[in-house]
Amino acid sequence: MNTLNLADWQIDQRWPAAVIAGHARYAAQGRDLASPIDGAVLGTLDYASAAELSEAISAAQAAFRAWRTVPAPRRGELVRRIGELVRQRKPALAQLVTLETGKIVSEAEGEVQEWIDLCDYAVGLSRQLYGLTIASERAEHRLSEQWLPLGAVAVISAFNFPVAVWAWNAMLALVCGDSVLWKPSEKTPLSALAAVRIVLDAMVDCAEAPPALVQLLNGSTEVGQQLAADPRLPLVSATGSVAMGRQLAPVVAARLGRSLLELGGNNAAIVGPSADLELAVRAIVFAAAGTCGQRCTTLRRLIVHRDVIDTLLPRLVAAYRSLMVGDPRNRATLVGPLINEAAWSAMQAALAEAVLEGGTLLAGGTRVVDGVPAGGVYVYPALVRMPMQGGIVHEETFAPILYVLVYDTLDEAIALNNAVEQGLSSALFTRDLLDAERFLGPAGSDCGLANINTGTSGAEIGGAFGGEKATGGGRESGSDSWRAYMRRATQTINYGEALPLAQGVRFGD
Ligand code: UN1
Repeated sequence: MNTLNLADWQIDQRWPAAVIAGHARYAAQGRDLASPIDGAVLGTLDYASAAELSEAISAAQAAFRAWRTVPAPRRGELVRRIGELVRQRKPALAQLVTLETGKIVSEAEGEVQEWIDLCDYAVGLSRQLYGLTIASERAEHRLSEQWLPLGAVAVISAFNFPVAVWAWNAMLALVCGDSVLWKPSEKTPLSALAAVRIVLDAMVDCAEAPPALVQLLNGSTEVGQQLAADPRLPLVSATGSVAMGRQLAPVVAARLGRSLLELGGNNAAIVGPSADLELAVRAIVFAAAGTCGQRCTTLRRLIVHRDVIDTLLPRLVAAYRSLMVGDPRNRATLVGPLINEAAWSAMQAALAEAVLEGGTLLAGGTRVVDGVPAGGVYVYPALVRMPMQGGIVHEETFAPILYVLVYDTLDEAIALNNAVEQGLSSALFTRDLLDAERFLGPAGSDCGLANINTGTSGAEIGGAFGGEKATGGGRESGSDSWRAYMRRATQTINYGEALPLAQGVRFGD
């Protein structure tokens, strides 16, 4: 049984299908939701109906019309208040995240911290939503661009970051003047309900915020597909698998809407001959085994220089063998459970395929039975040496499997890094400046995230987050990602008495 006091969140055991204009809606039928920690049923989740979804979109449009005219710095005040409340409730929210995702407490706290950091960032941004002024070719003309609120924005988030990835989108959308419709993963509705609770509580202190500014719709892929198809939503931001993106993007494109996609990764790290191996081992283990291999930034491929592979691998095997796998609520645990049995089946199938393709299991890959809560799916993270990069190594299996490959030249290693369809995150461990710059340069890593001497996961919020190729091309979180949530209007003002035409065109004079 969980010891969590859901009353803290004003959430009972029956969870609403939707939160529309600040009010919870319940459906006739619910589905039980179990914690990945021990299989204990946490509560019953309802799914939103198509009619509720449509109603929520209309309400979101009305909320947008009111919110867009509130000055951005005042919109930022709501986000500041949200940030204050998240700070106060960080341990309690992290506890919910652990309960639903099975991630260890420190990582759950880190995830909530991402939301707090994003709030701080968005508050500053609310005074920085700037456009350019461009020199006009015409006398007494001013040419400039203004960034304006976009509309009601749909956010579809995944189970592995039930709070942070939504917050990357929602906190920016709010300061940009948009309303937000959120479809969380059906595996993590509780963190989503708690997050919306915090937003609604913050709105009490913000008279200008309309009640339908942030709404929640629970459901499975049908809800996502409906959001994708609805022309009232100018932007659909979705995080999930490449397969999900392939289904969703054409639906949004067919109505000429915009999608912002953060899809799968098949991230690699290269270990060069000059690498600090001690540091590399620590970084590799966190990136590959942390979050039980269930981050989109998880390290899945390790490409090691032939001169150091025989030194690195025994250290890595030893580090894998010492990993504490177990109940994520125990502070000593480093690896919690997989999300469900299906993830374990996928892991087993991938490992069997790897062995068929000539792979050798160096560590892990089996189920933990002793000393872990019954009813959860606990595994030892797997380390597999592969003869070459082919078949299964090209696939993102959402489980802790690290494939090890060997290389001789940096060009070869970079080619291996880039040979997969995804392009999210990448890393090179080296003390060679030339190699580092080559990896980061135009003929280097083709990923959206490229790191030197740190792992593929655990990005800070200040940078733009996302990847190329099948990862979907979207950028969220920091840098200028905010632009995706606004529309750009190029504006020309003639403050003279004449009407000169651009490009010197003469028309009747
Ligand atoms: C994800 O797994 O979808 O860089 C996001 C990281 C985290 C975010 C991961 N800050 O690993």
